[in-house]
Formats: sequence, C-alpha cells, structure tokens
Amino acid sequence: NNACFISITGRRSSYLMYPDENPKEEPLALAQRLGILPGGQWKPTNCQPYYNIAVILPYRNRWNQLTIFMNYIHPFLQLQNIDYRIFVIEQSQIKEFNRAKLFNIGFNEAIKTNDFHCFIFQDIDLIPQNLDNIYACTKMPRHMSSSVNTFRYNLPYTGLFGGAIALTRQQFETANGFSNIFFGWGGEDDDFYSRLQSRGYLVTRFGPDVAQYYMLTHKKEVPSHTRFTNLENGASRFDTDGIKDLKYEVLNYQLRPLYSWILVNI
Ligand code: BGN
Repeated sequence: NNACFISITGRRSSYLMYPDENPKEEPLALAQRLGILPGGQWKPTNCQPYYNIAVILPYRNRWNQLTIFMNYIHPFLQLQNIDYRIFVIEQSQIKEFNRAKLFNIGFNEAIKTNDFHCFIFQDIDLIPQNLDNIYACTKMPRHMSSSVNTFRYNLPYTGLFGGAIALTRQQFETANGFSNIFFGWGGEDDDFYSRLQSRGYLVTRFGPDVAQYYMLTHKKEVPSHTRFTNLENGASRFDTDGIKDLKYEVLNYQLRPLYSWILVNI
C-alpha cells in the first residue's frame, strides 16, 4: 500500500546526465546486479509503483548504440521507480527501415503479454538527461524529446512529435497507431501528430530544462522521397492504415537479459 515516491521537482534540472559511451559490463552481469528479469522487466519491490509501462524500441544494425542505451536506461528507469518492460523490435529484410510500423508491432506484441497502461515509443540513439523526465503517461499524448542537443536544445518546430513520445494505450488505439506505409527516413512522426490532432488530442511537453536528450552520434540518414506524398494524402488513411490492418511475421522472439527481442518480417 505504500506508493512509490516519485520526484518531479525540477530541482535536478541544472544537472545533465550523460551515458557511458563505452560500457564494459556484460548484459547478464548487469541484469543480475540490477535485478532485471529475463526479457528486460523490472519493478520496484519495496513500494507500489504508480506506472506500468512498455518501452518500444525499433531497431536494425545499431549494436553499439543499443548497448549504450541499455546500460543507461535501466538504472534511469529504476531511479524513477517505474514498473517497466523493454521491447526491441528488429526489422529483418533488406528493405528500407519502417520505424512507424515497428512501433505498431511493438505495441501489438506488448499488449499480448501484459495489460500495459502506458507506452513509450522512442529511438535508441536518444538518451534522456534529466531524471525528472518521468517515463510515464499523462492525460495528453506527450512529446518527451523536445530539447535535443543536436538541435542545440531547441524545438525545431511546434508540430515535431518524433524522437521519444509517451501515450496511454487508449490514446494510441484512438489514433489507430502509426501509418504502416512510411518506408525510409522522415514524415511518419508528422503523420502521427496529424492523426492525434484529427482525433481531437492536444499534445503536451515538459519544460525544455526537463525534456533534454543527448543524441548518440551516427551518420545522417538520407530522407525518403515518398515522405511528402505519404504525408499529403495521410488523412485518407487514418482509419484504415494502422494497428487495425497490421500484418507482419515474427521470425524470432527471445527473452534476452536486458530486453525482449522480436525479429520481424514486415
Ligand atoms: C522533419 C521530418 C521528421 C523528423 C524531423 C526532425 C519530414 C516530412 C517532410 C516535411 N519530417 O523534417 O520526420 O522527425 O524533421 O528530424 O521529413
């Protein structure tokens, strides 16, 4: 009955955390030290957690970043006293990356395992730097990464809804999830923002001092050519193209020490 203490005070806001970009600890050793269950699950045992979340991470061919991210995010979530499980959804074939569809798949697989209340959809190259940026959902869909170092900690445009976002199951289902047709870089997050707007949702953000993220370096992606047309006629597909018509094949599913790994053919 003793609810977990959660600090959202802003007091730490002047203190920016950074990841260890060269972590040495083996996954199994880390999982044992932090009490993480197979599949990347953990919850506080000495108090009753407020939040039960699934973290959904689309993935392909970024092993080094995944290692850095895992080493950082587990202690981070544990300090926030969150009941969580981490899912890595890996796209198999040599086709352009489809971040949005991998999010839909992650959502669909996660709800089969547990009655998650809240979903964090995020990129593995984004490291939350402030512990007050709580990994939980609010009344409105929340854009969590509004203040990223590569944008000099500024929001590039008001409708940006990429990077890291938090939505309740109900919010995500009302939007019919993401569009499945965005292959390659760009636009899928803008389309998702339009979906939320079309359903009457306003989105929220924490202050820029709390919403700070550090982006791990990588080559800049080449934007896709189809993103403009997909965006333009997006509204015609809000009801039909999403989690309702989601089709994919699970090729492999493993409970790894730090996360649940699902390899999919999309
Ligand atoms: C935008 C991209 C987003 C991306 C942000 C931040 C598009 C659609 C055509 C205008 N949108 O330009 O997907 O998250 O930049 O990098 O490319």
